[in-house]
Amino acid sequence: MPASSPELPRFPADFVWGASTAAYQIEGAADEDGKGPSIWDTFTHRAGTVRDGHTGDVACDHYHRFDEDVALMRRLGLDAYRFSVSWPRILPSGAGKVEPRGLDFYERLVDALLDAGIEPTPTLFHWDLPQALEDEGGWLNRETAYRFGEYAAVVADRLGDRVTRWITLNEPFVHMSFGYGFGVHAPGRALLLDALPVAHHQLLGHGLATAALRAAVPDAQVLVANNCTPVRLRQDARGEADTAAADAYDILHNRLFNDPLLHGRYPDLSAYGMPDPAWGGVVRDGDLTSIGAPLDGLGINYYNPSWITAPRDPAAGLPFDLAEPAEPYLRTSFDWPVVPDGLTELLTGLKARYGADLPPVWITENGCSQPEGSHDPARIDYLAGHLGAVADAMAQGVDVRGYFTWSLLDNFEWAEGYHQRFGLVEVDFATGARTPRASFDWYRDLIAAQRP
Ligand code: IFM
Repeated sequence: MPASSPELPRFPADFVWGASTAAYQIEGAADEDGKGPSIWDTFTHRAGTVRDGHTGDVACDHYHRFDEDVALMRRLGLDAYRFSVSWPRILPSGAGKVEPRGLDFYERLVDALLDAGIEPTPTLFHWDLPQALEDEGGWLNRETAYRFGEYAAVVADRLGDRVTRWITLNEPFVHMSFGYGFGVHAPGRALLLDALPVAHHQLLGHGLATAALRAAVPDAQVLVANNCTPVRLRQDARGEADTAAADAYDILHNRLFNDPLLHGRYPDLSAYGMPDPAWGGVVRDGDLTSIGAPLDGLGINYYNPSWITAPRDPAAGLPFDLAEPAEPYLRTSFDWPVVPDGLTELLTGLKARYGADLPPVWITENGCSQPEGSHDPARIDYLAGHLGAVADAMAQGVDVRGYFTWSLLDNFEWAEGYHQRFGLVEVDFATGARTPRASFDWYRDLIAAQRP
């Protein structure tokens, strides 16, 4: 452990040590073995969408090199691996005809993981919606939620005898806001607040997928991975207007997703021009019962807090402005502030808000982009600091069951292409060569030292 890393306490013996990836970010093989196009295939091939025109066509070529990647995970000593299933590999048109070669791939991956003593933890939707469904309106269309439930049943039918821990959605807030609100991610639609139905339809899809998983897999553990942020005021906050803006942001980013899942109701969306609890007919009878079915765990993806001020231009349409913190935090290569205690604040805040309705928590993503190269002391400090923050939250009574770092491998970082490197393992995108970084050795040693 480097001199600057705090000593970590001992985590519970059954604490799960993991790493995360996502299909479009690592697999490549974009149109192999019958896979249909996803919205990310379409988006990345449109000029001007991704930095330097990068695409996920090849990415880490994990589709062909997964054995090598599982061997790396075995070297790390991981307990669990979180990956995502590419919906259009399984259902090339989003629905109807199943492509068995897609299921075969995930079956080979799952079997390799189990052989290595690593628990597979698939996410069913990490943003690569089949293009055919986007052509019908994507997540703006309620029907997509039903297609998601059907897709979940198909995957569970093939893998459910070997997989118990499932994650339905990854970061529905980011998919709604970046994909449909601002158009900087696929499918590239800039609808601002008209994107809100995307939140409800993803959540309804989660509810339907949860029911499908539980019907097919009797001991299924179902989670959802929400990226949550503690909302902070700047030190120079002006008072009530800033506080109201911070509350409004908390509602949009955190509570819009956590409240219906954990309390079976949406927060008041009046600040977003939506005083009607049924959202003008978007939310139908029975939906919240399905969405609010008890979860086995809440996945939390944490990167940094959000600093909020009152909107400088109220005519711009949003009841808040995103601001920069006044404090001189360390920054990642992405220029994101490094704030480990934000994770403690987030976890204890969730416990305070949801009380007994908060299921066990899993950190399903946490990590940082750092410069190229295998010497990455800043990543080690980042991970050590954030694990310390998890331990602090646990000491304050939050039931955290596991930690999945983002990410196992350098990968395709969405609109940033290959420019942001989040991996414990460096990837040479010209050759596909993998080189474990210093942080890989550090995480391996940490896991070994934590073993009972
Ligand atoms: O790479 C992403 C991931 O797909 C979702 N969570 C945040 C990561 C870093 O931006």
